[in-house]
Amino acid sequence: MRRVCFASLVAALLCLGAAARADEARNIVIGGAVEHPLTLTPAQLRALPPVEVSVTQQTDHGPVEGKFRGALLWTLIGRAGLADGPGKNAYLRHSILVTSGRDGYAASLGEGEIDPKLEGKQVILAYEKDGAPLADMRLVVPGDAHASRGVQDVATIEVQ
Ligand SMILES: Nc1nc2c(c(=O)[nH]1)N[C@H]1C(S)=C(S)[C@@H](COP(=O)(O)O)O[C@H]1N2
Ligand SMILES: [Mo]
Repeated sequence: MRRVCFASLVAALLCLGAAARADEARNIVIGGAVEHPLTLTPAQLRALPPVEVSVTQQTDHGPVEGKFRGALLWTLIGRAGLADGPGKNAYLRHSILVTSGRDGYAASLGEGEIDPKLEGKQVILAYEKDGAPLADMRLVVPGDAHASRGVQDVATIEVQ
C-alpha cells in the first residue's frame, strides 16, 4: 500500500513538472528593422487571432503531417511595425530571420512571401499540433515541400 502511495506521489510530481515546463515556452523577441521592438509571452501569442494550417512536408525521417494552429507571422511583424524607408516600396527589401533559442538553427522569409498584398502565405508561429499543445513555438511554412524552414523552439524574429 505504502509503495503504491509513493508511486502515485512520484507520478503526481512528474505531472506537475511537465505542466510547469509546458508553461515555460520561451518569450518571442521581435526586433531589427521595426518601429517598436517587442517581446511576446506565450500567453500573448495565444491571445492573437488563431490561424490553422495543414501541412505534409518531407523530413530526413519521412513525411511529417499535421494541422498546426498559431499566430500569423505577418500579424507579429505588424505588432512591431515594419520599418519603411526612403525609396520606392522600400519595405519590399526586408527579409525576416527566424532563429531557434535551442540550437541557433535559423531560416529566413522574404517580406513579399507573407505580405497579404503579395503572396500572403499563411506562415504561422505554431503553439499547437493536431489539437495538442507543442512544447515550444514552431515556424510552419505552408507550401514548402520540405520541413527545413520549420524552425523549432523559436526565440527571435529579426527583420533585416
Ligand atoms: N531548432 C531547430 N529546428 C529545426 C531543425 C533543427 O535542427 N533545429 N531542423 C529542421 C529540419 S532540417 C527539419 S526536416 C524539421 C523536422 O525536423 P525533425 O527531424 O525534428 O522532425 O525541423 C526543422 N527545424
Ligand atoms: Mo531536415
